[in-house]
Amino acid sequence: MYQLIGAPVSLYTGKVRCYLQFKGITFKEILSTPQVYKELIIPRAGVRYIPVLVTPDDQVIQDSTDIIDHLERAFPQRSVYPEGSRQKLVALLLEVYGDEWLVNPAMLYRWAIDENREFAIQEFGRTRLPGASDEEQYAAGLEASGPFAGALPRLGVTDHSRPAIEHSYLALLDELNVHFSSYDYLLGGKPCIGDYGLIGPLYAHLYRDPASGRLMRDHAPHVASWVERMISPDAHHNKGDYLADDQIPDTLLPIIARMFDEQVPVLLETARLLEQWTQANPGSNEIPRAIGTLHYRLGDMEDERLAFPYNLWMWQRAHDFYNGLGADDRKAVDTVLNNEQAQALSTPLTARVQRRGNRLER
Ligand SMILES: N[C@@H](CCC(=O)N[C@@H](CS)C(=O)NCC(=O)O)C(=O)O
Repeated sequence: MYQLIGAPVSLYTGKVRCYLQFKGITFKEILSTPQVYKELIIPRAGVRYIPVLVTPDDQVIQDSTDIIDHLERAFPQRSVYPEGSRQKLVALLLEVYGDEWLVNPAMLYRWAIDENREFAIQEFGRTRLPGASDEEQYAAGLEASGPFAGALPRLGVTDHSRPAIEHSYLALLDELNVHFSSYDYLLGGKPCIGDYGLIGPLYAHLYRDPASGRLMRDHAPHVASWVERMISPDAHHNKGDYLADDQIPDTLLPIIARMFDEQVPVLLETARLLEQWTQANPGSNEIPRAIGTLHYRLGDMEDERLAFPYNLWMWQRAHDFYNGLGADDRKAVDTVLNNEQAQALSTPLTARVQRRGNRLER
């Protein structure tokens, strides 16, 4: 049987759990306790990330996207990758947006709001010391959650950026609420890889953390209902499909515009920094987790954050798909992009990244 190693508080574990449930794949979830890190995750995956999937033939896979792609090959029916070019591009873009950008509001709301922070600390403690007393778990949770809470400035989540991140998140909730008042999933009646990108932050943090969950239910009840559909173990009974004729709902256009406005400049700047890094480090094959600092903008607010080259591995998926399209498909896809968006996607990636042994290499 497949084993999913992760935790209820974990963003990317939620993404894979929802996917496994949708596909109707039987799996057992194993809590990522310190013992599991020591005996399985670190020796077999070589890194300290969750989720990790152990397959019935004992392969060990880390990275939510690699896990989903592995399972898509093993279970090709009801694929989460649409066949239509427009829908596939939008699905890939929204996966990057959820996975790599909505982490910012997810982390802000979890660690800057007292009620959420207290809940998350206790939850980290439950993962670290299952079965211990509440007090022992709280103390263990405080220690275990320290590096996560401490990561905010590296993501550019600071007192200075907080109002802009909150403003952007509430506006996104409004946009998603309009969309999910008409559609069950992003592209119609079946979840796509973009739904799985969004569900990570929008479930584990922004729905499950108590103050954030209330905010979502009050402010954007249709988004909360979409989260509930996504996490429902019965979701695979849903027989719906993507919209016909490779249609993109108009209600997604503001969300795509928001991604291009907020996140894509960061991705393009990260690509520029990676090129500089590669030239400055000709002898290094492995790329560090962060390669410098960049300025980013959200509305009128400017702040700094680290540049994470892993983001480019995700961006390459959408970028390569777009740039590999034949002329007719490209024309069809360009009908849902404006010139600036098409130009951003066409910007060549002069330095590329690949994942090998769960590490990023040039
Ligand atoms: N891109 C990876 C990200 C995995 C990840 O960052 N997982 C978090 C928990 S949700 C983690 O293990 N973080 C540990 C760390 O950042 O050191 C994926 O999709 O699996």
